[in-house]
Amino acid sequence: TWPKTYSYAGSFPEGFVWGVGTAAYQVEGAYNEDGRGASIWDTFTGANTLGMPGANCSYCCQSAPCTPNKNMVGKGATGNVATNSYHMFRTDIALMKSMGLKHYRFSISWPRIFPTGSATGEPNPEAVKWYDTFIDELLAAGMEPYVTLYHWDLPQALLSPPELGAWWARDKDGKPVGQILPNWKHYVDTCFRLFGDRVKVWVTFNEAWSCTKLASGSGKAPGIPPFMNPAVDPYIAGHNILNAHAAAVDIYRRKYQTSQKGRIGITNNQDWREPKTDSVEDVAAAERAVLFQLGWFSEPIFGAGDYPQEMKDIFAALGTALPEFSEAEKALLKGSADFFGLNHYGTGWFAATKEPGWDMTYGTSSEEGFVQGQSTWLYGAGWGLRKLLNWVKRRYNNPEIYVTESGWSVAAQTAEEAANDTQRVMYFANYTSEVLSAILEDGVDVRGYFAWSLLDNFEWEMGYPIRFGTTFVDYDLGLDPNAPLPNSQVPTPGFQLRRRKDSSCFLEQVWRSN
Ligand code: PNW
Repeated sequence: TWPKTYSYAGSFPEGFVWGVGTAAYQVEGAYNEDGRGASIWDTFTGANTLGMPGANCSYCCQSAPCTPNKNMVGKGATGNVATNSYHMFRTDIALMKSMGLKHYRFSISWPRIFPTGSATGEPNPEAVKWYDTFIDELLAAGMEPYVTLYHWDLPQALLSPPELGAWWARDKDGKPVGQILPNWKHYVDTCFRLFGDRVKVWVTFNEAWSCTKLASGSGKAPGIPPFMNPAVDPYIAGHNILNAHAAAVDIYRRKYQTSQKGRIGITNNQDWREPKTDSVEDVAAAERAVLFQLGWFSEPIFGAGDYPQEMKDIFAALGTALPEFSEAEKALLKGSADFFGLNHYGTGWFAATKEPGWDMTYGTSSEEGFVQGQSTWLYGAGWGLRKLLNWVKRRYNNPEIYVTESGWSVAAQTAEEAANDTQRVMYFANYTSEVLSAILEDGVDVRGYFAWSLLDNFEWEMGYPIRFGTTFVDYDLGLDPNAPLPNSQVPTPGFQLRRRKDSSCFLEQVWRSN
């Protein structure tokens, strides 16, 4: 259980940004409506995409009916319906308003805007109309949009056939090639042009680490041959994603920033890794754990414009040297963010090993003594976030940090049990009080904190039984709060009941009183 020792050492700075977040594929549903194209997550989950723009079953299930990728744990779960937020967006906005919220982080679905990921031409007008309406109503309700451009729902057409490669594309010498760049640039340029008059904060990519490293067989899409070598493929995809991030920021700064007066950055993710002992070896291994994940995607942008030297050295010694940036690419990458977006969930120990391991760090994690969440990978301690914030401050010269995600999964058997989420209340109490200490005592420049998530939703390869919401979602409209939850992997189309949990009410007190 959580220590009950948290206390708030004062107030958060005036104007501190409190919010909640979601992502398009996890909440929207309406997967085949208004001209939406197929995404790699429709393919990965085994959704029936036949007839949808860009659909291609030739390398997933070979034929209808579609079958989920073998790394999809929650068989049968898809984003087809999810929390039905595409239709219930007014309910979501009213819910957030009732919580006293002023900031909402969500993502735009690329395959809605460009169903086949086109590099030219006009966007899908129905999708543009939907996001226009949503943004207008959000603003009218007094909330500011924080918009992620890529939260993993890549248009399937850009990866069909797989040889196209999308982020995973490389030339015959194995060097990354940005052949997806024209498509990406056209998409982001279109979003800035159409929504940038009202959207003032943009996040290019959500967790490049998760959608590259975990996409080679650890549960994230596409998870298909020939992209399954975790020692090589994530680093190709990561390289192309970093260049795509820099290209998006360049477009925004050259064409839009002066007139639209918004800001743009990227969200990277890291759970804290505490040295298991105070031996020199374990301390160095724990440092590598953070450098080889957070540093991989932060050093090129917030550091010297290139991968961390320690990472380059180890990869070279292992004979799988990291891809190299040209001088022009380095120049575009360096400084290509107006703020540091950070997703953080938990903490574990880290100890040195003799073998390089899956992440090439010559280290391994363990979790004795930490509180465990519902997710297999989730263990927590509020002080881990404080240490991580200090790490970012030290390494990247005190950037403006927005914690763009932080949250806790809790299992529930009934709606009543889901709503009494004491574990999640304790998580947010411990974590937000440590953020306050980082600001007041350590001088870390934290500007905002977004709880993950507004709603229980489609938790990627795990499907629906894993619940991260501060609001409970009844996917099957069981009106008796004490009835056992089917914890179904297949939400019933239609009305998805929402009910605020204790954590939502606790957070409301925190952000109303600051
Ligand atoms: C994030 N890990 O993913 C995503 O941004 C969200 O969409 C997701 O729902 C949320 O966290 C909860 O999982 C992560 O293994 C996936 O350390 C995996 C890890 C961390 C975050």
